[in-house]
Amino acid sequence: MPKEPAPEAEEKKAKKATKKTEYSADQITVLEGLDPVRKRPGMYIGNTAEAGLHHMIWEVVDNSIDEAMAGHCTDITIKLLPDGMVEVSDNGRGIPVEKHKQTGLSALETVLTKLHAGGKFGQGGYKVSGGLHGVGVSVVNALSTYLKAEIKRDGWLWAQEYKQGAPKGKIKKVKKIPKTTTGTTMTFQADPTIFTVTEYSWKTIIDHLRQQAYLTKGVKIIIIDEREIKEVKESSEEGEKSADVEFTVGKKKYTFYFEGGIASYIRHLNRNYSAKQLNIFYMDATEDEVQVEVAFQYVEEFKESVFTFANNIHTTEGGMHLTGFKSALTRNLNAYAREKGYLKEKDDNLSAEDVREGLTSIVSVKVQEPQFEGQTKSKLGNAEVRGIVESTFSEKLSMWLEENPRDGEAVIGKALLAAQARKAAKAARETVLRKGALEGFALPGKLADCSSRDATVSELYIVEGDSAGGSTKQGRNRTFQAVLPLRGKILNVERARLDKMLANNEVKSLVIALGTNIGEQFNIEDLRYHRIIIMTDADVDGSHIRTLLLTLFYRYFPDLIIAGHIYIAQPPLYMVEHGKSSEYVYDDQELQKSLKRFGVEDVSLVEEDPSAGTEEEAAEEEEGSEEEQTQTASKKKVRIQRYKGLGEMNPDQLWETTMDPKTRIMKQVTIEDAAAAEEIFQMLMGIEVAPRKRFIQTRAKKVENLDI
Ligand code: 0RA
Repeated sequence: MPKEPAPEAEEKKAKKATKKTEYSADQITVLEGLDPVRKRPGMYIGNTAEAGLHHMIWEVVDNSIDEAMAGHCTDITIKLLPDGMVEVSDNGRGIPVEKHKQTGLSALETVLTKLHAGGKFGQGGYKVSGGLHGVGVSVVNALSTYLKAEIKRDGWLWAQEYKQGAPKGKIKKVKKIPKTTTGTTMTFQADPTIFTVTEYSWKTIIDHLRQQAYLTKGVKIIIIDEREIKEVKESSEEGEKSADVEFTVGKKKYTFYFEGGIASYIRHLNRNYSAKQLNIFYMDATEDEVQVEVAFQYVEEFKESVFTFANNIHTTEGGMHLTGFKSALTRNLNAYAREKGYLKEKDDNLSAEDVREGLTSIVSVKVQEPQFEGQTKSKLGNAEVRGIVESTFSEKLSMWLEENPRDGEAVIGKALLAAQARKAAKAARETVLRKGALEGFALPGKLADCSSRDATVSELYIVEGDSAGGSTKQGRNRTFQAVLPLRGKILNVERARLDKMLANNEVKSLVIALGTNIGEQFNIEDLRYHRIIIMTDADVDGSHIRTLLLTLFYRYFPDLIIAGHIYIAQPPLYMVEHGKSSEYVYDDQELQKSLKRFGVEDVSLVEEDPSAGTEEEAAEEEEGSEEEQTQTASKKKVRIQRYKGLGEMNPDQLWETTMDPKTRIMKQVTIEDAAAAEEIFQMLMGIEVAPRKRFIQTRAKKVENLDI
């Protein structure tokens, strides 16, 4: 997590103070009590919901990871205990327990009870104050009902307990232990009066810590669930050879240990693809106190997957490390291809896209003072990092190419193919698009055109599937409304490239129907319909197709969006019937209002009661809808029909609700909407099936709304 604003402000203050009293930078320490943390917890851990709760664990673990990165710790164990307790222990040097000069307290008590603004702690430059995520273990202490610190060092086991951040007593020697045994154990219980959720998610913990293990090579991270006894049946992840998974009844235990660090991560990411390279490229170098690790491997795919990290934080928006990596990659591969004669003098250089096709890569940097920028504070802003990544990676890459000529050849071969495909696609597009090429085609057979030839009044309904196409054709006003049904098939382009889509017949039909041509030949004057209306079902497939169409318009017909020609139809979600009156309802909020109007108070939709009377059963049969619901309240009967797809509406209903210009509701697509769709499209194209599935499952609603 990026640094919080408050500590940063404190840091500035601290620097000023330092100047005045002429302390050296090492001594910068501003110590403040924990009251502000309990007053405004969100400021320190982001939020007090699930993410914030898990952040408590990350914060404590980060400190142990720091100790591991400094080379003093090999094992970190995280235990989920009953009663919401979490225990994190490591075999590092142990947090110092002697008196801290500035506070007069033990060093341990200082780190646990003072907010450390300067990111450093006293002259030792203890990193404990910050962790990698930057807020400090004192924040965890402040937000815990109970915390116990146990330190093994100097031949003693020391312990001290805290309650809501305040020490319950002094630090005590518990017992003598061998001098060589060292380590730190923190046990804490997140305060339920602070957090809205106190149940930890096993999956969240596993996923996060697996990633941390990949990013910290050689450290063993053990996670044990001792919360409650239950049968566990899980299978280990395929191909994840270096991690072993143990199963016991009532106790789950995962051990993550990756000798190869991010190189192992690449192997894991590529486990379902066939590799182009024999050896995974891996480098680890440090320049000007910036540590740079890069790993990559090409696979037989089109897609590029690059993951970048700064101080173990996933920088989803990229930044300087990514920029440095990309430019070094393009430059070096071109130089190598020329030197080895893969590229002849007359040949063009490989483009940045060519060299990244099918590339899975990880760039991980560790910086003293990371600057996180961007919308979600996940873009690395440190300008110096760019050059450092570029130069270290360049050097290692050219060495690697020399040492692995076979892999060099495979990599260049892949990029040359990509370049060829790019050129061929461009040529094909140009041929197809050459003046007249599309014009020559007859209008597609599936298009039910309107009779008007006046584009300004004409509308094109793009609908999903032949059955919906049927009702739309019957329901429309054929003088000015045209209908083009698209088959769901275009869905399968998820993993193909958008330029290939243009070869797809469904898409081609659409382009021909529009009349504008495409690319350089595009002419908005030839647009055949001034309203192009996307009408899809209110389900996952529907939203998928909508995303795809919006992406297509965004990339190839942005002028149509800008000129306001693209719309999204808004079919109703429900029909509410009450005696002889009925009304269509377009969203869930409106449904509640509608029901109130009919005298039904506070209704939550329930599945049909199986013991319901025959009247409803008859009605259901009549309507043929499983979604029908009956609500009885205030002795009044109200029927709610939910429309899942356009096909469930008869042509008259479709006209009345969605197509009649007098009554319909449409959303005009803005360029921002389309840009958002493009982003989702990228994500849907993603190589990894699991996240895509998860995304579709969890966000289907959002994609649907989009917010359109
Ligand atoms: C700074 C100095 C020393 C130990 C640590 C930090 C340390 C902190 C944490 C936090 C969790 N586990 C930790 N392990 C070690 C001691 C330096 C010395 O002994 O000379």
